[in-house]
Amino acid sequence: MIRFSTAGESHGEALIALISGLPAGVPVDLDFINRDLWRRQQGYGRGGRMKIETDKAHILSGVRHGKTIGTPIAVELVNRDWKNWEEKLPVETGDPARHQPVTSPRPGHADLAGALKYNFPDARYVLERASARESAARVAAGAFAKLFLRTLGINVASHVIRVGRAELDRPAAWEEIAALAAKDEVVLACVDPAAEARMKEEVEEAARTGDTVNGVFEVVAHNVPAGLGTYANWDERLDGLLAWAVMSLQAVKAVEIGRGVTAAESFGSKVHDPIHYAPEAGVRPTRFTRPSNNAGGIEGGVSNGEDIVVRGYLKPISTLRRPLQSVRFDTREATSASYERSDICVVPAAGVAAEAMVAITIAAQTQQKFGADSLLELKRNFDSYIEQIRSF
Ligand code: EPS
Repeated sequence: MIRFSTAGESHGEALIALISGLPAGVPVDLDFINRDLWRRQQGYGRGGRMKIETDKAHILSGVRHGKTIGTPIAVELVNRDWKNWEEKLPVETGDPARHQPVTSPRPGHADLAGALKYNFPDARYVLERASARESAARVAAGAFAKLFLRTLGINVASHVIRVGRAELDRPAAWEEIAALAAKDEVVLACVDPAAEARMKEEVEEAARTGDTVNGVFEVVAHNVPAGLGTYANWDERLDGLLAWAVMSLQAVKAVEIGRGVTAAESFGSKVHDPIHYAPEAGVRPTRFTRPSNNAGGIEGGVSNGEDIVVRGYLKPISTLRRPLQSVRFDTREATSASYERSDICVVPAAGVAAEAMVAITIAAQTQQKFGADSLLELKRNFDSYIEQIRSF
C-alpha cells in the first residue's frame, strides 16, 4: 500500500516528505525530482519567497545505489528562509520579544478558523502549516510516484487553462501538455502563446491594483490502463479518490473530472463518449476506441483507458497587498488583515503540485491492483493484465 505524508512549517528549518509502499527496484533520478521542485517554484506572479528558496531533494532513506529498496523514503527540503526566522520561530521558547505574531487574520486563509480551533492567540502557527509551501514536500513525494509510473509507461503532466478572465479556448493535445515540463522558462504554463499573453495581462492587472488572481489548471495522466478504481464501494472510486487528492491542495475550491461542469448543463447525447472498435491493434492495449473523452478517462469510478483529466479551480491567494477588513485578536478593533509578502498568481505551481497528487493516487491504485514487493514482480503482474485487456 502506498502512503505518504509531509511535515514542516513554512518558515521552519525544513520540510519533510515521507513516502512508503513503492516496490523495490524503481530507478531514482534525482535530477527529475529536483526538476519538478524547480517547476513548482516557477510562474509569472510568484512572490518574493521564491527568490530565496532553491528547493532540492535531500534523500535520507529508502533509496540505495540509485534504486528504491522497498522501505520508507524520507526526503528533506531545507528552507533557506529559516536563517531569517530562527529567532522568530524557534523550536525552544526563545525570546518572546522576537517572536512574530500575526494578530489580524486574513479573510480566505486558515488564520481565523485555525486560531479558533487550536486556541492560538495569534495566527502564526496556523499559517505556518496551512501555507502552500507544504506543497513542495508533496511534489517531492509525487516525483517518486511519477518515477514508478514511468516504468509502466504512465506519465502525468499539467497545464493552465484559465487565469482570471483569460482562458485557453482550444483543446490541448497530450504531446503539447507533456512538452511544457521540458521548458526552461515558465510563464503561465499555457500551451497557446496568445492565450498565455492574455493570462499574463490578468496577473499584471492584479499586480497593479494590489490584488491577486488565480484560475484553473488541468492535470492529464496518460497511458493509464483501464481498470484502476472500482464502483464496488464508494470509497474505492477513482474519481472520488482523485477529487479528494486534488481538493486537499491549498487554494483549490473545486475539482472537475473531464467535462464535469459543462456536462451538467448538456443533454446526454452530447456528453457521453461513443464506443467504437478498431480490430487492428494500436499502441494502446484496448481495441475499444472513443472519439471523445468527455468522461475524463473515468466511467463508474473506474479508469477506462483514455487519458485521465482532472481540473482544479483555485481561489485567488488570500494575502492581499491592499488587505481586506479584519479584526484584531487582542483588542477586537477593526483593522486591515496582515500582509508580509505574497504571490499574486500560483496556477502553474498548483498544477505541478496537483500532478504530484494525481501521480500518488494513480501509483497507489496501481500498487493495490498489481501489488508486489519488487518492480520485477509488479511488472509481471501488470504486463499479464495488459495482455488480458488486449485479448478481451
Ligand atoms: C510558498 C511559500 C510562501 C508563500 C506561499 C507559498 O512563502 P512566504 O509565506 O514566506 O512568502 O509564497 O504561501 C501562500 C500562498 C500562502 O497563502 O501561504 C511556496 O513555497 O509555495
